[in-house]
Amino acid sequence: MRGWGPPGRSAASPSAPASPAGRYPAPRRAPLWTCLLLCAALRTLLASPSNEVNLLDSRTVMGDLGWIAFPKNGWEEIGEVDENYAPIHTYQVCKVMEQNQNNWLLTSWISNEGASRIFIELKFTLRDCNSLPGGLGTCKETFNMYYFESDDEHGRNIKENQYIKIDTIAADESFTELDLGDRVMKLNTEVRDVGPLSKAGFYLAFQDLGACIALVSVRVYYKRCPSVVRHLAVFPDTITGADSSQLLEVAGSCVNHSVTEEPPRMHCSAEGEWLVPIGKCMCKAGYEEKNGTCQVCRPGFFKASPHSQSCSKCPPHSYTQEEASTSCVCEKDYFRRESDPPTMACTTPSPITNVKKGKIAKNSISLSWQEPDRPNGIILEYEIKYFEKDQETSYTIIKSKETTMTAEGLKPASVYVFQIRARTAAGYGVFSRRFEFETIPVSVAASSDQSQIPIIAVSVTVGVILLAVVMGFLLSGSCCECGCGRASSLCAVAHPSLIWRCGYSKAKQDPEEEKMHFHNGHIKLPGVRTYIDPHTYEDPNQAVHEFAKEIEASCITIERVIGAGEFGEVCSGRLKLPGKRELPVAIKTLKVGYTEKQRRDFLGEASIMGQFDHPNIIHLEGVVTKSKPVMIVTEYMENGSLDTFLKKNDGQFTVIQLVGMLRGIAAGMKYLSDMGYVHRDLAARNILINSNLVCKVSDFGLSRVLEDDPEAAYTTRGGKIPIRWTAPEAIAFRKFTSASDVWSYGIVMWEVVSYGERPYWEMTNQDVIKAVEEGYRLPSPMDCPAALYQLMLDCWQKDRNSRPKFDEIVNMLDKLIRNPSSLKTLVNASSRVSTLLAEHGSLGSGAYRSVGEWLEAIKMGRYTEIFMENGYSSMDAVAQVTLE
Ligand code: ACK
Repeated sequence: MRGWGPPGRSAASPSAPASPAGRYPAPRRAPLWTCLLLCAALRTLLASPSNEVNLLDSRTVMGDLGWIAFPKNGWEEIGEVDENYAPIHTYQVCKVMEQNQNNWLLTSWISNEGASRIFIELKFTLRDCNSLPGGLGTCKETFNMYYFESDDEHGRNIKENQYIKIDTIAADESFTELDLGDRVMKLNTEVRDVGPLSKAGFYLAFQDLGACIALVSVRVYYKRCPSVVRHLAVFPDTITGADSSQLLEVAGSCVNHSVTEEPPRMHCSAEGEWLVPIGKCMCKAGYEEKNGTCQVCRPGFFKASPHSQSCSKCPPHSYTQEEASTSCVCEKDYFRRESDPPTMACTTPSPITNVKKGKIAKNSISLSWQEPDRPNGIILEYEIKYFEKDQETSYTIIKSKETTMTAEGLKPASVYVFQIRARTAAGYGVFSRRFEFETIPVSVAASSDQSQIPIIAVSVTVGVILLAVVMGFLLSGSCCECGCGRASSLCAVAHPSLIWRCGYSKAKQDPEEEKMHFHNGHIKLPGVRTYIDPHTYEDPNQAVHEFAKEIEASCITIERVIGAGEFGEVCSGRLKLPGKRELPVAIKTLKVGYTEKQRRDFLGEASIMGQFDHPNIIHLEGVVTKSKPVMIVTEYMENGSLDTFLKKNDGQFTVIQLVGMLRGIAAGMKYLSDMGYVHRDLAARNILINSNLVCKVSDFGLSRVLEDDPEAAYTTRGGKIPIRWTAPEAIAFRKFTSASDVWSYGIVMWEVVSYGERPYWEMTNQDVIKAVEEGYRLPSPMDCPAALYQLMLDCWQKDRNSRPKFDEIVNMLDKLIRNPSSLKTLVNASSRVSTLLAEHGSLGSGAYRSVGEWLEAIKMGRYTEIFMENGYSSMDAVAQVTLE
């Protein structure tokens, strides 16, 4: 074994350079062109990628490299300088004609700076042995590279055999005399890596056994994932792992003014790339994201929650002078209810004070009032609430555009309480104080009537006969059945209060049908149900203009087509109304050549949408009917329909975000059901979602809703119904109610939690109807919080009266959002299967030969393994399974 002599400066001195082509037979001194070619090539390569950190780059060392050659007449350094007089540290050896060459070149000590895998990039030229006359016997075309680890610089004087070989390096391209003549530089680049390293540093060594080599540059580096900011989390510079396939999990830290629900993490690959981000940070309330940082909301702007994306301008009649506001304060004399979200405008109570009674009869009271002194905008309508004194729970709401109204169908000699409020663009004002008025008794009414009628015997006789007829009716109990409208005059004379009871008892039997009762353009219903069916208007144009603003086509700029609807294209664009700020809008157009019925149906949607005013219901800006094309203009929802959006972003949201979406949909549906509107086609495809992930219910219509839904199929009774979303009683006997909307809501919950999966997968509609009838229910989606799945099952109760109401659903979701730990318990795989079994066990399991076949048939093939693992390998065994 050979050792090297004491360390010393033994490489060839810069004053005696040799060319990269070797001393034999090339000229002794490197010609200038060689240098210039090399320099140009090398300088362009100097910049290394940002995920590589150099530990040594011979090209950038200005002074002496301090490398050692052994024996001294082996490797030698060419002392050339580049065009900037910077030294080029090129080492060459070319002892191709001499036997038994063993020339070593040792680098100085290189610290690995904590990296456990390092890379060595060599650039070199190598002479083709064939081109050397007479050198073939001894000439080599390779050299060897070695390393030796040590914690400090004192380990240099070691023996040759202590070095560990990294590799034998061969040239991809070797050069000949001809190339020299043509000035072709055949520079080879080879990269090798070494690891895991366990000491603080190492030496490299290059061994030549008789080749003609010029080692032009040596670069030693390690790889790192460079510091980045992703999803508002900072991930530090991270040195890659020792193993070439290792992924290092790195925790990120949230940037200033941001918070997290799921701590951010990423993975640093061996190649120095960041992969698989998990979790994220969100700018806290009062801050918004800009260029990867959280910027404070300026005065006049606010952000209420980390989940909102950007600061919003204070809503009308509110302000903030502070930076970083999480809400805005109402201006003087303007208010917002505690339960109102901070996005809601502040309104001033424009209370109506001057209420006067008009004509009072035994069954009716007429009132008039004055417009409030300081209304906060143009008064769009008045809402009059009245109820029999001490019976506040059963009240009636009437809407009026005039400052007069008549409440009819009242009980004689009874005190009624009235309250009136005005609605402007900013919303409702507060109700006026209570005004009490009493209907007159029957006797007074009768006497006043009699005083005006000549008293003649005939009238008495007629009265007696009439009384007898009425008694006959009463005894046969037929008042209620004859229908209040038709029976009223008869019933009223005999027993006025019967009309009242008759009306209510009907309403109680079938609460869903009472909402359509209609009087003089104003709905007159018990409770707060106020939706007006545009069908009840003889002239549909009147309905549109009652509920929708006419917009001039010149205010609309159409930008692009975003989809196709039943009646024509759906576009996005901008709406600029005089004196208002420009808004992004969606524009539904009615295609040319439409029929009158198509126009009516198309605008029917606007007549319905225009009656709603809720943050979770798509907002109607107005309609264009006076020019063509006819258009419906609504607010623009950046993320489009919810089902497509969820499919595109599979697995990207936190549970809280999903529950937030569901909460919004439930709040919109509560509002609709309070208004007495039954949607009939509630499904994720009919929910729109904006850039703040706010979900809004859309797609309103009359019969046409179902006509243009591709999911709707004809039933045996002729109607078109979206089977998978529809409650069994609505499919079987068209009983569409808010309770059937609740069923559909349960399906929407399932769609949301499963990121847009198709309910009942590819089962046919007929199979779905049969399965649901037999008690089958959709199994829990993967990773579904148990509380959410329970709520879905509640919505899918067969008995519609047992399903939760939308207000209960909203309350329940609010509770879950306030207490996120309640969402941590997930439905586990085995109980997902047991639900399947419990609900689905009877589904013709005898017809299948194997468990796998049966599960495949019911689209649950992916559970086959779980069945097998638990010993249910035959249909007999499956038949024995109980829920426990
Ligand atoms: O899934 P999408 O992008 O969202 O494609 C459909 C398409 O038009 C046909 O209905 C989109 N769309 C409908 N109304 C709106 C709206 N108000 N804002 C944004 N996109 C809308 C819907």
